[in-house]
Amino acid sequence: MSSLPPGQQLVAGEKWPLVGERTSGPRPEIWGLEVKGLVDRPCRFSLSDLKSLPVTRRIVDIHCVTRWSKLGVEFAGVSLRDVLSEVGRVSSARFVSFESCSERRHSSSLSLETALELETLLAWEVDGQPLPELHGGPLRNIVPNRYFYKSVKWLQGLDFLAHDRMGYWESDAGYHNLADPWQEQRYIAADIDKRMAKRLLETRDFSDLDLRGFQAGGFELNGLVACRSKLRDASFRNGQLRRANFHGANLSNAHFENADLTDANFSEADLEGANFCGANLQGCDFRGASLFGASFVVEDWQTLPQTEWQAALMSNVRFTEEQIESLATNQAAYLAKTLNKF
Ligand SMILES: Nc1nc2c(c(=O)[nH]1)N[C@H]1C(S)=C(S)[C@@H](COP(=O)(O)O)O[C@H]1N2
Ligand SMILES: [Mo]
Repeated sequence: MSSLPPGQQLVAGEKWPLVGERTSGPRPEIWGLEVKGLVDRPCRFSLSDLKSLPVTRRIVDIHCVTRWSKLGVEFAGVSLRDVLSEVGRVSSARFVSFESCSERRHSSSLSLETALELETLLAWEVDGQPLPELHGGPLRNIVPNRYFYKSVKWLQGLDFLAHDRMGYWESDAGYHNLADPWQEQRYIAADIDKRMAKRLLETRDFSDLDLRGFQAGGFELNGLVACRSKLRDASFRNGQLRRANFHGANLSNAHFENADLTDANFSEADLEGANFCGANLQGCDFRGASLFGASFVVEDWQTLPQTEWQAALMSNVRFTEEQIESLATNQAAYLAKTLNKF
């Protein structure tokens, strides 16, 4: 039976959100998978070479670090184990890097033991259909039981390594290198010392800074300027943030529970997985913000008496249809109900 790891929400219906890069960038004329590094016989597989190996089908639950999950997706492809036995494992190989042909040379890595134990798949088919290009076709690796950033779209290389080579999300964006959703291994916090924290709270200027995981809950920060700031996983719980400007900031999984956000600006911000339960959102600007997996009310609000979930303070907030559709069903229902009252 499938179940949900802590802090995850189901996507509505058949939806499969797009996360990260949206296109493969310029693709090589003839697509192939380059297998290199610590193997006996480095080589290049065409898609039909791969398809001539034993086909593995697996039903996988997708868990994105930005808190959405999609359960029971069937992938077909070849197992990493079978590809590795084709090329011959060298005993010094301890890591595998999955490399994409995308523009930013996206990659992600795992210890080889983990990758094999989790039965990593190189998949070309999803739910009986060819894997769409948008979701990484013709080939992506699928790592069950890890956050989905370990599953690289437009896979074109496997590099077997003696030492880990961390990928884009893990080395540049602070994602946790282990990525186990059952242990909530989501992010590594940035290094902010006490003096810096104090100065930031005094100047109220966070613009363009890397402040992942910053604990700024409970402070009076009215008029804060945090344009383009990296505030993933940061906390502003119970804070006063009237007129705060978060334009273009990365606030995925940030905490705003019970904060006063009157007239705050979230335009163009990344708010995936952000939590606004109990916050005052009157006059907030959410134009162009990405709201996948964001929450505005406790998960099970429909089963609670109204006094416990109460209508949010949301006058003059505008959400586009598309933004509301990107939310989990129970969150979308709440906004529909709340916004209609005004
Ligand atoms: N090449 C490439 N692969 C990638 C990414 C990316 O930006 N580029 N993003 C990762 C992240 S963070 C997630 S959650 C999943 C999203 O896959 P999807 O867009 O098919 O849902 O792809 C992963 N693989
Ligand atoms: Mo992700």
